[in-house]
Amino acid sequence: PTDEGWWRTAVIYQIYVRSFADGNGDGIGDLAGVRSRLGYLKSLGVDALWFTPWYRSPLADGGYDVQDYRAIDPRFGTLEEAELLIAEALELGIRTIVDIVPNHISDRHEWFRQALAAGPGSPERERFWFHPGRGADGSGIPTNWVSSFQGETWTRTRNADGTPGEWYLHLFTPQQPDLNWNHPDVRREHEEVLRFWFDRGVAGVRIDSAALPAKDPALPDLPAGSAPAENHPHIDRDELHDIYREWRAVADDYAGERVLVGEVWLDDAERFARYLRPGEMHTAFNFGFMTQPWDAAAMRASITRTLAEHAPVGAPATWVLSNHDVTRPVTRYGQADSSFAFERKRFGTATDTARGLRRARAAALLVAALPGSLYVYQGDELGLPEVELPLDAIEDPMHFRSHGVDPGRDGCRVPLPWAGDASPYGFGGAPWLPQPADWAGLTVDAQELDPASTLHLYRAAIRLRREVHDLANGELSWLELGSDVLAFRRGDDTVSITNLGATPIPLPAHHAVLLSSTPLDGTLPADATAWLTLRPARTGRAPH
Ligand code: ISL
Ligand code: CA
Repeated sequence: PTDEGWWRTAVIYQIYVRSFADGNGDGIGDLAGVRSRLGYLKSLGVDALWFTPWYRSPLADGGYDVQDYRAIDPRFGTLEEAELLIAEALELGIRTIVDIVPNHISDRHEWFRQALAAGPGSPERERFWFHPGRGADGSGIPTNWVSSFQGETWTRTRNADGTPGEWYLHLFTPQQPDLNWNHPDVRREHEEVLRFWFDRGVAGVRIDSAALPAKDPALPDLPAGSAPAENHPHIDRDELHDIYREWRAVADDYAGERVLVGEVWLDDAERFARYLRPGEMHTAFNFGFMTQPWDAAAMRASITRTLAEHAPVGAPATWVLSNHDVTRPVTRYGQADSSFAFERKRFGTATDTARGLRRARAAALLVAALPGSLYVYQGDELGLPEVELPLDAIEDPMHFRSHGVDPGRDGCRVPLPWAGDASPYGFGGAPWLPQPADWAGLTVDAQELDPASTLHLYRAAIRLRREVHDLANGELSWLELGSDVLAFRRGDDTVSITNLGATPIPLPAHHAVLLSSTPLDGTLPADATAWLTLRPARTGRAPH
């Protein structure tokens, strides 16, 4: 594929390798499994695959603890297989995006092992944030920064003689020491890693925790109760933009528009947009929509804000309903309390899965009709719910860091059901996370046979997004059809209407249905989206 600006409207499918398909029967998803399912991905119609980290890793954080960027984890396959996969996908017109994690590496990475061995004051330690503790005996934690995984951000090392030594910084788990981006080795190494993967044909990189890598070298404490702000010691620091401009230059060295996709969690719209300025990242995940409750006004405000913040920098918006870190949409939208914290698995709260599925299908059509690129997390096209796992099955460190109160993120990482009536549902060997007993109706094979399935809905939506000129290119304008209705026109004739109210609403007088999330009988039921073609106003248009 050679289309210029392909990433502006692309549908990008996120593969959590460990849970997609298991080729060798050990219960762990792998590259052989992905290669065997490329036909499925082609038929789904996606433009690109984003692979969560597939590098050699102890998997202390599902691979976001990279031990070696130039090797595939042996549980997933080999570098040769990755090269084959990239090439085979490309032959089907599907590009590959890999995950880069600049904020930290694994504590098993050779750099960190060297740093521990070399001891305090060594140049090896300067690639990280080693620091003496506070107080005469150095037992005081160097800063009061709080980890995203709800714990302390520093761990104390031991000296060669066994005595307590320096501390090192980790914004995530202790197995993920933060890198020092003031160090030239760190910058050079990442540019080489980018080239390593671009040389192997990948079309882009997803940049993990992209607003975190730069740190204030003075390591100041956070004032009590402070939110991210200018000059925050470790969030959204200005130095980051130099790094991403360098990365953009590397990407631009290659033909075929290699893209940078940032995971930038920032509430401030203006500061978010700075990452998307010309010469920096191509796109960044928009998490705003994902965090909205099932409410027309809230969703519309979020969409409007997203489009407005992207317009000045000329970057396309992105639309994300879920990923490997958040509760599956079917479960989220099925909760009675629409003000749920979207990222937390609040088991025990009542979830109406049937309603959740209706809303998740409606939401999928809604975002697929918006201008920009679209991310689909594996299994959402099957309408999978979040899985309430037995606590002893959970591996996600987020679960352990909060002492088991938070079930963590593994409930959305359960291996996919492909076929059959019982686990492993065609996944491969006994899955590394247990699958529910009632997934037979959700398998790919079962859904292929049912024209009303969520799989068929996703496939049709992705095809129409590409084929219908208005959906691909049309300007968006809002339609006012009532306070519980979210409706907009794309281009001249194409309309998307979502009914977020409790009762059916009439459809516009003259229309043909392109696609709907539920069967229609002349009205649009609650919790449904319809795509319509309106009879065009034929004023001034040349006959054809
Ligand atoms: O997971 C989260 C909330 O449920 C977020 O706070 C998450 O930590 C943040 O979005 C950064 O996530 C990324 O980097 C993490 C990794 O654990 C996540 O899987 C990844 O998406 C550390 O590398
Ligand atoms: Ca396997």
